[in-house]
Amino acid sequence: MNANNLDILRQVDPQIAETMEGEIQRQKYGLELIPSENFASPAVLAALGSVMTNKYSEGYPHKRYYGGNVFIDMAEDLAIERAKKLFGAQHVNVQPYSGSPANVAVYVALCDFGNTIMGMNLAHGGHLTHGHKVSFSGKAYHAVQYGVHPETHLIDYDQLRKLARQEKPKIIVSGATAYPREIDFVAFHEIAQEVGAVSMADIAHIAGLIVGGVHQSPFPFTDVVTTTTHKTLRGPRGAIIMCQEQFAKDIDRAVFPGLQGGPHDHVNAAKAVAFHEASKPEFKEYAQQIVRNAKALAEELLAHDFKLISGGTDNHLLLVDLTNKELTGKEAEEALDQAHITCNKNMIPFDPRTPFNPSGIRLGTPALTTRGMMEDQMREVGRLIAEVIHHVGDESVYAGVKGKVRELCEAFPLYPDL
Ligand code: DSN
Repeated sequence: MNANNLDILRQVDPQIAETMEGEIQRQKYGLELIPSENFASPAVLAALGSVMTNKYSEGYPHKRYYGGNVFIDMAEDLAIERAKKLFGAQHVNVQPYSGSPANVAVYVALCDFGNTIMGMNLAHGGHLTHGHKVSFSGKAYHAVQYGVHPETHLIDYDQLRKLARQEKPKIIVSGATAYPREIDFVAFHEIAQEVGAVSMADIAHIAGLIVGGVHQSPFPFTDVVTTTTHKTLRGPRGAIIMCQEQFAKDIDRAVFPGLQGGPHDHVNAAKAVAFHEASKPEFKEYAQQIVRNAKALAEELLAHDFKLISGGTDNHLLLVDLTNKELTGKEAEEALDQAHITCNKNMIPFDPRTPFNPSGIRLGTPALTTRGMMEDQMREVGRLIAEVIHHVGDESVYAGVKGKVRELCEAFPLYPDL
């Protein structure tokens, strides 16, 4: 999207243009701390808003059910080859619409309904599609869940091994959405091998960190790896599945024709652009800075008497335990929102509260790092968060912080053409 696109929209559909203008202002002049969000590059946005959206191309490159796919094939081939190289994967399917369908495709490919799968408890930092009872993954399969240790809040690999031996799952899923520490993919793979399970890593949150060499990689040993493309990887919304060659046919069949219809070719072109961008040396520096920034934010919050789950962070996110403060996660999210600081309320491990009004908030640095912010700015962000949380309900404090947020955002401009 660019200023021209916006002009066209204003003429054709002023109502939608207005929502978009509002969203542009919100993104430009607010501090985005949701760890799963990021700002895609103008090149990624250009591919997304392109004529590639017009095409139908059921099937895979050079084996389609529709004519006219010569350029779509070229784009999808590029996306596949770039992803293979970026991650060191044997086989890549770039068609999954998003992370949840990608995970479902793996289960459909490799399990029968009713088989046992094992994943991390959502309340301990996992994901709905890792076997939660309200999700397809927990309804269609017999899902068993591992979690973190009650004291250290680190994944309890002993419990995991014991549970795996006892339950003999078909698939063991590693990966998380609210786990601030490094995941030991070697341990996961070894446990899976011990019990004859397929090892599956959902690296959606940390894919960019893996590319940047600041998180252990699940390659080349993990059997199947899924990731979204829009989080630390900074591409378009979407996902890919990577796997060892032996699983390729089943995975491809599960995605199409098993679960999906025509691939979103504009998104797949944008994925190719993102993989190209992520292959550059600047991206490695970006990924390293995300982690340095998260550590700086953690230090500042600890200095302001905040409790962090596991005591800190190794990656891009922090899980703040608000039980020593006078407000819940929901209230904190709402208060920070008023000061134009965006985060999300989140369950903490062994949370006595409910998902809609939990005891924590989740913060992350990928988006602010994209703006060019460094450790000094993270410390300032930490101070601003503390100011709001420690003066909850005080409108004048919110207004003061909002002004400082604006100054910070103006010093690190986003999408200057918009
Ligand atoms: N919604 C994503 C997140 O925020 O972590 C996970 O799918």
